[in-house]
Amino acid sequence: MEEKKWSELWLKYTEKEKRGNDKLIQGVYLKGFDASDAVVKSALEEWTAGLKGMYGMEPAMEENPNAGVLSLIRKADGRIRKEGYELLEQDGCLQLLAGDEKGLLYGVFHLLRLISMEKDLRGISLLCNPDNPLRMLNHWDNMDGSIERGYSGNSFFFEQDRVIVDGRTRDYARLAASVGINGVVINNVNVKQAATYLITDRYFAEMKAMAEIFAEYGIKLYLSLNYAATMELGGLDSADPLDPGVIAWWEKKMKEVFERIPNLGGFLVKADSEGRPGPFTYGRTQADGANMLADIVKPYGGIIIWRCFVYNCTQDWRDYKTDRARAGYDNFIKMDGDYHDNVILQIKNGPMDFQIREPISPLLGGLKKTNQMLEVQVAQEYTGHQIDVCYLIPMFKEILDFKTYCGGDLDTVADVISGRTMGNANAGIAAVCNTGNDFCWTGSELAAANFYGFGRLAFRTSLSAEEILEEWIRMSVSNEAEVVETIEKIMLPSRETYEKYTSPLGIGWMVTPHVHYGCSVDGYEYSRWGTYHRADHLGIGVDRSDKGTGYALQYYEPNASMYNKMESCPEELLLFFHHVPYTYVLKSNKTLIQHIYDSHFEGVEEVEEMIRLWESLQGKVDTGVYENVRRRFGMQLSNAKEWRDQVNSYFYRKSGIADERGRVIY
Ligand code: GCW
Repeated sequence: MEEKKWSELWLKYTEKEKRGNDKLIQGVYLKGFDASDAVVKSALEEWTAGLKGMYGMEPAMEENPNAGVLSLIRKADGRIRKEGYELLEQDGCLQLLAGDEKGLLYGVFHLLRLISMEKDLRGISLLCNPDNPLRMLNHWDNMDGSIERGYSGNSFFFEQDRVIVDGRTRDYARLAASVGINGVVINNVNVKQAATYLITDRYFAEMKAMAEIFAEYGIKLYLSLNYAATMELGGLDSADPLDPGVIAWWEKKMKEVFERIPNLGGFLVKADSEGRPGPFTYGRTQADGANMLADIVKPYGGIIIWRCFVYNCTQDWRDYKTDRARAGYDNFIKMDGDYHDNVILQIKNGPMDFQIREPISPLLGGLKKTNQMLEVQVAQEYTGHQIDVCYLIPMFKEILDFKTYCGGDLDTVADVISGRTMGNANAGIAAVCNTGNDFCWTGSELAAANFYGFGRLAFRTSLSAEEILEEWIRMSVSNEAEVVETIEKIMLPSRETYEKYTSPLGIGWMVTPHVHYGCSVDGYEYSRWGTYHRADHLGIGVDRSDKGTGYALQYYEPNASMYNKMESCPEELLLFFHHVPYTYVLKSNKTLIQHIYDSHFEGVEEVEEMIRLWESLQGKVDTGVYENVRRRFGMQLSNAKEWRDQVNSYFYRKSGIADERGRVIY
């Protein structure tokens, strides 16, 4: 067999300690499922491959659910829901009870995970229903093979305007399904060039082939749509959502598309954003645009996921009332309730753009009558480009746990996006994915933990960042306690470390414009109207209180008052909400300026410690993995030092206040 040019990541299936588990799984018994169903087949194939690799066993199909045989049984009741499953072992009988085919597949992956982690299957009793109906990955892959904000090589979906469907497509689907992903958007939300033609005859055959592979793993294919396709493909002179000619064109187009691409879930749309066309051009609302498309795809069971990343990037913000952070809410809140059933608004976790620390978007839960989905970014655009280690799951947990106070007991972001708050089914969570065609899929071997962790968290929001990390390490790197603990020590605090040596207390940016890696204190791409952070010789920060842009008031109480006042604003977000004097004393008893100095020195020291920890693993982890990470640590350390020196010297020069500890500030 040809050797694969890509890693198996957490599906390695190398030899494992059996711990008596082998006695429970000598054969397989199937009840209530059709063995020829595509998803069931995938589940059985995966089980077979996993056991062969990990235990050297080849279990046969059995006629009876005897002891020593794994029973796979369909059981949908109130407890085990769609896509859910239960694992039970008693008296030598191991059962996987599943609500449907997908539940069966997820249950099998769960068993394989336990086996891979060398856990004991005896006495197991676990019920797992997915928390979020939609668990999606969004790829920002372009048809030429480049990836917007990609740090892991080129696309494995596209190359020079061709669609790639090969062994890697299947392995991608296996990896995604193994963590519970059930929807994938393969092309960039910025639909340029050839991608507009994905909904034409030019690519239907490949789209169909890809959709079929995905379907075998319970994943629906989605595409990003060019809102102006009526003009760019259809030759019309308008994209006005209320124009009968435009509607007629889309009706014909969607009929063709859904006929030609089975298992197509629908579309993701970025309109009226960063130069993309949209309904605003025609004096229409976002709801007009989304509903027009949604009505047309409805007969085919399609959904329209409409992004809320709508803001005017050319706005003049010398006027203190103008604030990009306000834009999402201002643009979407008015039409709450106007969106049709099969529209979902996809909202970035923060009001700005995936910074290392941002408050939660007030639209999440702010909208009370509209389907909504959370968008997070696993691709490390502003969080280290998959060079710097940044385990993002603790941040995603924080976002999900945020209490919006939108009413009732079920008011966290997790409640809202899971559909629990409003009782809606079109809801969920999406991540901008961090994969590419390099060997380890994610640039840094360690960045795969974010891909893995996102899926696990989307499926079961209650899992902790620690549990998820441990699973990932044991499955991907090693079951050795020392290795597990050392990597945990490196990764669990890595988000705080990154935050320490980059932008302080929620201010964000300060990155090289457009590139978004490396320090540039004044470097915000839309900053022709002055610096983003508004630092002067007395202080720094953006006043978003009622005396400033008023952004803080977009939250429900008591969050609004909490953010509005400097004293009650959580300190990690202080500079996001307030313009604060350098001499302001923080809870730590340090002045703001001293905090800036200290945290930047600490950040670098923490990276040095991470490197020491990693070097202690030489010879204990795979050489390729070791070298991949070690190389990146070298770059991370230079990056951290560069940030420390630039930020500290910038604020030293601005404020004229020296470091209390007399350290050298360049
Ligand atoms: O801030 C921006 C990114 C863009 C991205 C955009 C978005 C796909 O820098 O690269 O475009 O966010 O989310 O649409």
